[in-house]
Amino acid sequence: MLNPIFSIFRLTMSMFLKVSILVFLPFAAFAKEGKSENWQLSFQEPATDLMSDIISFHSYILMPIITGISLLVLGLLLYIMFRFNSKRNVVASTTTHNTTIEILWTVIPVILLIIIAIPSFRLLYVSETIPKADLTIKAIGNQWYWTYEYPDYEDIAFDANMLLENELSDPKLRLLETDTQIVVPVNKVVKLQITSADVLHAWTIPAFGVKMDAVPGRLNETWFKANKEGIYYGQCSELCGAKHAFMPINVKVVSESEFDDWLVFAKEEYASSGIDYSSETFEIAKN
Ligand SMILES: [Cu+2]
Repeated sequence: MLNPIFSIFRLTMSMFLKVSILVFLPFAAFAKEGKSENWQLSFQEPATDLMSDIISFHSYILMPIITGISLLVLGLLLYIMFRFNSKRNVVASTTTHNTTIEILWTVIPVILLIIIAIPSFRLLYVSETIPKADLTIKAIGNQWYWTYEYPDYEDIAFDANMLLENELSDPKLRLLETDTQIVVPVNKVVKLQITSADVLHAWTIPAFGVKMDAVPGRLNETWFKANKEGIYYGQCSELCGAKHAFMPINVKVVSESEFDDWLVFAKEEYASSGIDYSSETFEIAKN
């Protein structure tokens, strides 16, 4: 009884999948530039090993399991509607238990959860364990912009404000582009220290697989190691007030020599924007 209905169902589903792939694939864009694209399907192109692993976990473990469960439940519902409706079963069955099936529907979900848990815990462990850092950056959330400090290079501290629409070079970068960018060298471990000066914000770059809350009075730490040069975009990801949508995040990943050039530029450019700890300032404050 089960088999013919199941094979018809399988055939219909595979037809449906093929047709929807054919219809939607021409519109599907695969973002390359560290930002989302119109008609994009799935994630942005990953720029760290961690994000590549997150995408593999999603595509090869979570999606097949989710799809399988959904199709199984849909199939069972259709089968039950067809096979066990009142017209075909004038005298109702009095069955209440079936030990085999009860064991199966307990054991199979347990096995599925274990299959999900093992790679999931591994990913959590990797994202939480900060390797020896080559560079440290402190990100401070403000209503509504980010302040960045490079504690390894005392003088470098600057604010990053969103560019307005009429200031953009590319209209697609609306709500994404900032006036100053974090610059980091490629293939180096960057430790991020994230905090806030006022309310909760969250620092994120989707292509890096990094998302961390900025909490006032607390220093959160995370890390990334970008393996591709480019400009990567993110947005504040914790509802922080009226202009929550207007405090984007830009990270520019460059070669080591370009980074050294930028350091020279940044020491010049941003030297005065950080906190001035010189004794002269404190003297003025005392008087
Ligand atoms: Cu915010």
